[in-house]
Amino acid sequence: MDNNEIAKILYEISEYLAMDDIPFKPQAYEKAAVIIDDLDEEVEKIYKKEGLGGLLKLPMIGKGIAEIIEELLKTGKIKYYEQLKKKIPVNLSELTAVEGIGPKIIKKLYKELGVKNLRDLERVAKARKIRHLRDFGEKTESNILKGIEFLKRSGNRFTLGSVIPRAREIEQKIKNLPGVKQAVIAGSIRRMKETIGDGDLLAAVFSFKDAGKVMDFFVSMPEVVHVYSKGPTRSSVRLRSDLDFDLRVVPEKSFGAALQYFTGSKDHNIALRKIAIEKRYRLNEYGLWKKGRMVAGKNEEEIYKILGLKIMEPELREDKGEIEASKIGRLPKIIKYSDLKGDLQVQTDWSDGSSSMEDYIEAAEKIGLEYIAITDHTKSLGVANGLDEKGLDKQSREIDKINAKLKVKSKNLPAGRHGFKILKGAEVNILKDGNLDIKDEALKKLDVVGVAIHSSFKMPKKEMTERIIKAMKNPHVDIVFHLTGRVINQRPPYDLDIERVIKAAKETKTILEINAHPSRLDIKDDYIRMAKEAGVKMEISSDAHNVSYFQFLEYGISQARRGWAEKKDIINAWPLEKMLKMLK
Ligand code: DGT
Ligand code: CA
Ligand code: CA
Ligand code: ZN
Repeated sequence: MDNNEIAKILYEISEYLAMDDIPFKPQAYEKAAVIIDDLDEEVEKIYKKEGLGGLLKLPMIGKGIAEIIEELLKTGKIKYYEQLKKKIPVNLSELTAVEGIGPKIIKKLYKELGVKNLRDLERVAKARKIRHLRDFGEKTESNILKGIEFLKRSGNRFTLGSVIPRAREIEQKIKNLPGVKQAVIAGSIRRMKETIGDGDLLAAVFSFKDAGKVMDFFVSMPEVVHVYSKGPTRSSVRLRSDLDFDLRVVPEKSFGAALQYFTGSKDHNIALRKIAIEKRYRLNEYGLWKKGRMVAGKNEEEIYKILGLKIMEPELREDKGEIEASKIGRLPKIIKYSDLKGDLQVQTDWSDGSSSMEDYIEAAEKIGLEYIAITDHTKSLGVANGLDEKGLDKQSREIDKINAKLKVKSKNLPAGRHGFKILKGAEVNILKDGNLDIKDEALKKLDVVGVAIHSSFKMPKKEMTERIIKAMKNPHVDIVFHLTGRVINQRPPYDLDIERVIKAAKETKTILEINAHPSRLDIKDDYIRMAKEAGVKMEISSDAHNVSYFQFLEYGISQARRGWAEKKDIINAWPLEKMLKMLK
């Protein structure tokens, strides 16, 4: 049983408990679920190695929840959870996926209208039955219908972050098989697209007689729940996570051509093939051909080269101008995965994060960062027990102490190495009228003032645009965090005039965040490109709520790369002193 599955059950228990207004317990289960969802190590492995004691060592996991996880790992189910499910037998994950639908509403809809799943929900909403329930009304009903529409439009795609770890494991396993020369993930995963339809893996074998064994292994991996097809060159399966995965086995001499073809995107391939035709070549997944003779195919680079192009990073292959840019030698020098020097959005246990400042420093140094900004939530955000001016002051004194210690430590560093530093910051709420919930005098004292919207998401376009621009105009505001507020597959972005906002960012010298959380990736690639072209600077941050979030930085960087951003566009790819100069 993997971490996602365990977390899903804990989330569901939390939701069932929340239906009955039980205090504290739902939050405890939810926090445990979040921790497990984010964990690098498999809980099952921890349990096998260290038993109940190992579970208890995990943050946010007390005795009750540890025992429940133990029961699940031992027996495959949880009695308590089965009882809850029996009482209100609804498809929780389906229903809670609709924006605005929470546990209490689900309970009521089940009790009064028998709603068990998404189909039922749509039916009763369309039959105008919801508006007649107590406390519901027409507005709720229409919001529910809108939520269902949004869900349908987002379709059956998975966030990149939910797919990549497992995809890389499979890639590694195939690579390690005897007879396999190389194995590489292709498709939208290689392009690091924000959502993934299915996984595409390519393997080259030394000799074709090994292909059968590779396929045997692939279709019988433990995480495979269904085999759609199995053949010597192509097999297609469904994984336990519901993600479909294809494996293609190709001869080594065609590996580059196949990799190019299956990396896509389809639009990029079509444009490339057009160039091939113009130059009287034929291009397919087996190679590049001239008069029936293969002239390239072993690696991607030679194919592009013969066609008069420089190879470009997979993240750029969307037919959004990369082929033209390559032709004239004007490909952007996009930011590298190793370029980040700091993280400018980190929430600690001073607000709703669960790691301490010290934990973050240790983890950040480990991954090679040189600075982080501590940006706890501010006061008007009730759930996150945000800080007020006094709290920020208190935290500031604490940060001074920590920085003093860090400075002493850095004296022993070899020449050229920088000591680690933490910056004082906050994630300040933009109120409905565009004012902030922290006074200017307090903001003035911070190194990094990030602002974000955490309430009144559904404002008309003009008001929402002006609300954000007003916040940008504040002389202390440095960065707008998760500008559009979208949560992929869960919540649409705010209605915003993005062109106006980017123009205002330029005028007010406000930085735009590229939030690296795989469910946010906000701003998205097209907006990054727009911001870059408008000369607006950006930064990539993890939005950490515990140290494991640092692993998300990779997705923020990939999004920046897809938006053609270069090192010069991303201020936290710069050394501290230079970065600080960009802030107001
Ligand atoms: P996805 O799975 O929807 O996230 O996106 P992709 O890009 O992984 O698409 P997928 O899995 O349908 O196909 C993998 C690659 O194969 C795709 O990126 C390009 C190539 N490909 C698929 N269909 C076509 C096609 O009709 N024409 C061309 N030229 N290439 C195709
Ligand atoms: Ca795919
Ligand atoms: Ca595919
Ligand atoms: Zn938070």
